[in-house]
Amino acid sequence: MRIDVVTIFPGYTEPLGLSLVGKAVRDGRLDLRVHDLRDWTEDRHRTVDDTPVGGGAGMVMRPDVWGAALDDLVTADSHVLLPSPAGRVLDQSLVEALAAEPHLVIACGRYEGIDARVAEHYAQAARLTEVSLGDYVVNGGEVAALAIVEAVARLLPGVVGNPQSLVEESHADGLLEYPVYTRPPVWRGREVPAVLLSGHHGQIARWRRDQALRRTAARRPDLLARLDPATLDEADRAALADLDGADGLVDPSG
Ligand code: JF5
Repeated sequence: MRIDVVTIFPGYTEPLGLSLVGKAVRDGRLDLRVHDLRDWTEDRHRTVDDTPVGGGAGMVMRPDVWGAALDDLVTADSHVLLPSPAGRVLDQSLVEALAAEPHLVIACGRYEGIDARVAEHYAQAARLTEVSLGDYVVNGGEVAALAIVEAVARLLPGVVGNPQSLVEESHADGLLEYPVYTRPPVWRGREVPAVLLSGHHGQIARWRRDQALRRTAARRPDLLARLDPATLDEADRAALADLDGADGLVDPSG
């Protein structure tokens, strides 16, 4: 898969050279190209922004500079991603869809954002999705680009060494992960749950599933509400019914 990132801060993407994503690039599984938006400016000062029409605070990124950059990078295969607090909130189902694309172009805005005509134009001339990392504001799209590239790259074949890790992880089945433990069996007086030391693989699997259900109900009831009922078996339904009044159910909103 190919991913182009366009930013005025190419150095922001340096962590992508580390760890599993860096290895995916070196192994040729991910063709990652980072571009400096200023390479598409024409003036001596390499200007990418201008004052907002109609007035107001801050600066807006110029459509002509973004248009020149995206015209050079976007092809018939491309899916343009525009990080924005007004976008679709990134979740694992969107990440999975993006990992199936041959080419992503991530356009990192700064200042008060990119002139709105750029998103309009590429939504029409190509495929474009505005993507949010969540309901908070950062100073530019680069943090979102890092999150998107890492979340997508780890789904590419061969990037995560043990494919079972992808199956068992948080959100893979719409539930939060069960708690995990390693040695020692007692740490500061806290014991590893006895069932995990029992050697009964069936009981361990059931306990983990119950923990995942409990944790999701306690911490992310919104996820539980969106669960496909077909993914729940009889034992799951019994576990959930048992949760009414169970301890550990804390409303995260206080
Ligand atoms: C951004 C112009 C993008 O702040 C964000 C963001 C929040 N959730 N997801 C993304 O994007 C940064 C700032 C200014 C475009």
